[in-house]
Amino acid sequence: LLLISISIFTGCGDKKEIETKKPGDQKRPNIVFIMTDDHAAQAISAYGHPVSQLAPTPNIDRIANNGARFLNNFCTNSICGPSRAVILTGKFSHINGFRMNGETFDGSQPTLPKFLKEAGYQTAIVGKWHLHGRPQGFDYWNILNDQGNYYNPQFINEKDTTIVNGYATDIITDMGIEWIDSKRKKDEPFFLMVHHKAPHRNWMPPLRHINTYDSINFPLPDSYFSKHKGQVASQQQLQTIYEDMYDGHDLKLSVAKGSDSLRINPWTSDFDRMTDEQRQAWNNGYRPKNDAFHDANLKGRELAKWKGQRYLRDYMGTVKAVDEGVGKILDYLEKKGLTENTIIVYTTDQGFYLGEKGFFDKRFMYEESLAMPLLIQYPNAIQKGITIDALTQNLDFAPTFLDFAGARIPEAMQGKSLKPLLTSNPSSEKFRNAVYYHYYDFPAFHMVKRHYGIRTDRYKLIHFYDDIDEWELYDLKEDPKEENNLYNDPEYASIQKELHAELNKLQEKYEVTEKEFQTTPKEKVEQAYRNFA
Ligand code: SGN
Ligand code: CA
Repeated sequence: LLLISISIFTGCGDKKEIETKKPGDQKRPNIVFIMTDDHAAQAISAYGHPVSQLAPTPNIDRIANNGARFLNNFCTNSICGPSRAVILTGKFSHINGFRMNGETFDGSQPTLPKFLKEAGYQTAIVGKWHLHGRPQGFDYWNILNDQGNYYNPQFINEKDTTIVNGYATDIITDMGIEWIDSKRKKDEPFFLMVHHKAPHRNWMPPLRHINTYDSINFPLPDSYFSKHKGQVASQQQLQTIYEDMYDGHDLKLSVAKGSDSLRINPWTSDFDRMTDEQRQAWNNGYRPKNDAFHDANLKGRELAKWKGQRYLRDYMGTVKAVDEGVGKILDYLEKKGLTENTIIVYTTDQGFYLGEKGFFDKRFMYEESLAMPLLIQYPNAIQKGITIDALTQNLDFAPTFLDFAGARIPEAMQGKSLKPLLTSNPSSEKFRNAVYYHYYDFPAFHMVKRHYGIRTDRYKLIHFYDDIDEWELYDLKEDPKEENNLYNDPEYASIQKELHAELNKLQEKYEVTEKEFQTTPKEKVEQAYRNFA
């Protein structure tokens, strides 16, 4: 397959790339995969949630308007490194071996970039990697060290480790554009992964947005003060905004009126790494609002609500920069004439809580953290403005890209290509009966118990295990907020039975073995609760 690439100059002086093909050749699309870290669907205006309507994301929405918006896309394991490993391999965590953040990804295994390279693609990744080893299968990589920092982050590439001054989201956006513009071979199609740190904890907006949402009152969810009736794992988690956030590190609160010193801030490097100028600008932005907080002397529920408000304003400030970066990439591709033949994806590694049930973070199999926003445009093959309600997963990304690239989809991949849903009638077939989920990272940060389960288009069955043994069942049609655990409710007996059968079937299909259900010694769990409290 030979593609000849020629460059022409358009009337307005922009250099456009026009690819021609030999008769019979299938023109292979470029793929730009933009993935953020912890971006809740509630914070993307294309998904329509009230919070996002007050802080819209017009550029991310451009992808939805130009292509497809997935309404039921889910992760297989709601945590960072594992979601990335699933995306790279097209296999569940228990098969690719990276079940929790602390584990190490075996980079020698077959992955999406390796297959695309074999198929003649130029491949690159910039930004968050979080799989602990060096990336393999990429012609170019420049990754954040571990979780990365918002300000003046450290990057690692093949040759060295450098601190790049500036704001992570802007730096990563520019690195991606620079690679497309001048670092790749222009005679091959390309696959670029742009992986942001934002809007991950501790939600530090860029200086230009530290006051952007100060006058917005975001609606806090009705379930903000939930007591988690019938939900033992939720009662025992440590990710409640008004109980578990650190006043300094997370909420950027000062010790007293007139001071810029932060209250509890266990990881000082997020702020210490700022230059004096950055810190000054930061303090100028936060001092007046922190002083107003001290004057208000809030207590009880009012204090808890204030914390939720500060969280949302900061979170949305980091999202605003992501949205601007997406706009910059879209504009660049447009200017270069690359839009028509490029698949542009916007997604995030898993969902996130914006105060529902009082929570921040993710991990749970409940909707907010299970759902992964997914928007895909590709003008050459995908109709504008379509929605897809099939049950899809991050497991499907690798097969999808290989399919669009005209490459073979390895049998060992456990996901399914989304291409038929995207290019033919999206509702013409039942894509999948149920998605399988399995979370392992316990005991760990936020103390969310190990659990697994399935979600169909209407029901969800979850089993929390390890130091507890609790089943939960939800009817999402009657109870979309998952507040009413119906497990063992006689009215749902036959549905419960069917869900158990489907769960067993999927565990067999996906080769989940006994060793995935190991539990932790009691003393270790107790110790962890003491450490994280
Ligand atoms: C950090 C965060 C946690 C978060 C994990 C995992 N704490 O440890 O709140 O759950 O990452 O996130 S922080 O204050 O250090 O940011 S993940 O997206 O990388 O899986
Ligand atoms: Ca994440």
